[in-house]
Amino acid sequence: MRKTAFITGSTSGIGKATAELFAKHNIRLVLCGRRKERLEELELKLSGITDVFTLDFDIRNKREVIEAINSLPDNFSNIDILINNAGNAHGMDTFDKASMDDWEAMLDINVKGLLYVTKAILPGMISKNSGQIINIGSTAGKEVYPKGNVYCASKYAVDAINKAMRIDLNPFSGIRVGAVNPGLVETEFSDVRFKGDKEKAKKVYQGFSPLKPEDIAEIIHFAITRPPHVNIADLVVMPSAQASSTIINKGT
Ligand code: 8X3
Repeated sequence: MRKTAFITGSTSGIGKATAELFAKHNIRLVLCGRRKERLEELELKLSGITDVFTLDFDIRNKREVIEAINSLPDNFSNIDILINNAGNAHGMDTFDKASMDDWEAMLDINVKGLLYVTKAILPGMISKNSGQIINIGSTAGKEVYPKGNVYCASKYAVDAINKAMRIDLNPFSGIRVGAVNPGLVETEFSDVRFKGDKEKAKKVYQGFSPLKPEDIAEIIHFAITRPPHVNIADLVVMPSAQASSTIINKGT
């Protein structure tokens, strides 16, 4: 039977690459994002290949999230796979200089948003005792680095929530929970982090081959195509040139 996947943050980067790859594999899609135009563009592109439904909501708004998910039409409400991908870094400053608005945005989106979406989707998975949740964490959730402070904290939270969900949902034998934690992936991530400073953003990925969103999409697809007794519980993926958050071989 064809599966239905719900992907947050699907209008760019890893989310978009995952949506495109899933579509090629005939997986039905519920695509979520904030940017309606981009969602519509993606829907137009992928609806020739698979069934697509789009939901635009602000993941920071608990009520909007729950209402949007509860409003899914019957033929899209049976979710088999949840990809908790929405998340971003806002600003990169030392703790004393960082903006509290940026901190709030990261905690609201990366942590609270993930909780709201999961909480709204879980009852459906529990009622059929079947489903797979992939949380997109980060190497920043495994290791704190200078000026990473609250971004790292938000991804450490994702790491903890991933483990907590796996423990608390263990009684439901048909539900799998796992995380994929990428290192440096060239997406709009750094544009957002540096608030549109393209030069600064570009520099992050210069002098080595960063991961591409498609590399992570393939790994996510691998995770969701394992047999039911196999769960990819926690996976860290870095470019070959990266050894840690701060050690990157740029050939110099
Ligand atoms: C993104 C990777 O190294 O910028 O989560 O924190 S990093």
